[in-house]
Amino acid sequence: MKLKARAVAIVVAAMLTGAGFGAAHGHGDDHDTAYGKPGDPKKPAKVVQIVMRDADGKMLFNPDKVRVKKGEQIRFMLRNNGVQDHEFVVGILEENLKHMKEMEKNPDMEHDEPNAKRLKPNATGEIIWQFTKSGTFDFSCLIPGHRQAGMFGTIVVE
Ligand SMILES: [Cu+2]
Repeated sequence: MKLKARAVAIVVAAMLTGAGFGAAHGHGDDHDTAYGKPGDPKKPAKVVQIVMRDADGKMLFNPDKVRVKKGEQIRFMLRNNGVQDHEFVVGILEENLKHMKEMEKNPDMEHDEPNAKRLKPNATGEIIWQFTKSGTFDFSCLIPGHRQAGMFGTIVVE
C-alpha cells in the first residue's frame, strides 16, 4: 500500500511539472497569464485594501496605485462603499479595455473569476493573486461607464 501511495505521488508530481512545462509553451490551462496567476490562499500574502466609491458622478478605487514586488502574492481585500454594484478586474490594460467594450454590449455579464470580483453595495470580497512578472498592470471596474467615470488604477510590479 505504501509503495502504491508513493507511486501516485510521483505521478501527481509529474503531472504538475507537465502543466508548468505546457504553460511555458503557451498552451497550459493553469491560468498562467501575462500578469501572473491565481494565488494560493494557504500561502502568505501581503494584504492590500481597496475601497470602491461612487458619488457625484465620480467613481473611484482608493488607493488607485499599488506597488508589488515580483513574485509577491497579494490578498486584495475589497469593499464596496458605493451605492451601485462595482467590480474589480485585474489584468493587462489592453485586455481590460477590450473586455470593457464587450461589456458595453453585454452589461449584465457577471464576473467571478480568479482575477475579477463583482460586489454589491456594502459588500466585501477578496482576490488572491500572485504577480510573477514585472510590469505595469491595470485594475478596473468594467461595468459600462464606470471606468470612464474614474474607476481604474495601476499596479506596478518590480
Ligand atoms: Cu463600478
